Amino acid sequence: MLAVVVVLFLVAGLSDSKILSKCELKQQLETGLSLPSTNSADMLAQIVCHVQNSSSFNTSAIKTIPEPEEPHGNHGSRHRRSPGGKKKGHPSSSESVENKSEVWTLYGLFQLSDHVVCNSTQSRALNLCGLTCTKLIDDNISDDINCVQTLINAVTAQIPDPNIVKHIREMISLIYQPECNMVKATSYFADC
Ligand SMILES: *[C@@H]1O[C@H](CO)[C@@H](O)[C@H](O)[C@H]1NC(C)=O
Ligand SMILES: *[C@@H]1O[C@H](CO)[C@@H](O)[C@H](O)[C@H]1NC(C)=O
Ligand SMILES: *[C@@H]1O[C@H](CO)[C@@H](O)[C@H](O)[C@H]1NC(C)=O
Ligand SMILES: *[C@@H]1O[C@H](CO)[C@@H](O)[C@H](O)[C@H]1NC(C)=O
Ligand SMILES: CC(=O)N[C@H]1CO[C@H](CO)[C@@H](O)[C@@H]1O
Repeated sequence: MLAVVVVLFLVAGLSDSKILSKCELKQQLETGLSLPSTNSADMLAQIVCHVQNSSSFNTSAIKTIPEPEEPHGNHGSRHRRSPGGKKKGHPSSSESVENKSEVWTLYGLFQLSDHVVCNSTQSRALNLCGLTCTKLIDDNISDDINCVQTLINAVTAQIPDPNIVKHIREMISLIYQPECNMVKATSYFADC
């Protein structure tokens, strides 16, 4: 009896995590994501490259990183992180409504942050995608893709909300993969 339960548990656990192939993800994004029309093929390649590099196409990838410092309005530069991930003596931005925790957790294929897109016991703050974070680590990636679409829409909106855009940019600077910047669809997807 116990063995059966254990086996069922293992099977259930395994079915939650899935490794996608590059071409499989390309296909799902082509049907599920609507990109701004300029260079959308290369942009798709860059997004898939980001997934390859940050989560290795693992739908259950999860990572914690030290809490980033407030960017103080300078969007162009990368964030510095103080040693040990602690910060002391810096007045924090007055807009943060709740206590800052020491870590950010990044969820799923796209490595989206619990402090920006979803809510968890650690962070209820912004929740731009209106999701419980664990939805981003199951093998159904339709909500992950919808969430990426929400971020793209927020940034490309005719009248973007500057506060929301600031948080999205902050998250992107954390998960940004510089080596994916130059990726071209023709070569990156050559084998698809
Ligand atoms: C995918 O990531 C999860 C969570 O980090 C890990 O437990 C699992 O072993 C990974 N799967 C593979 C095939 O690497
Ligand atoms: C915020 O931190 C203070 C002390 O550091 C603590 O007393 C309080 O319960 C925390 N509030 C929340 C919402 O976690
Ligand atoms: C996230 O928010 C939803 C409602 O917006 C709530 O039902 C859910 O319990 C929250 N999840 C966590 C982990 O706080
Ligand atoms: C994935 O989840 C969405 C809702 O988020 C649901 O509509 C869809 O049927 C699910 N797909 C599969 C294959 O379970
Ligand atoms: C999983 C993976 O490919 N990670 C790489 C992402 O890019 C950085 C910087 O080039 C590498 O150090 C990682 O190994």
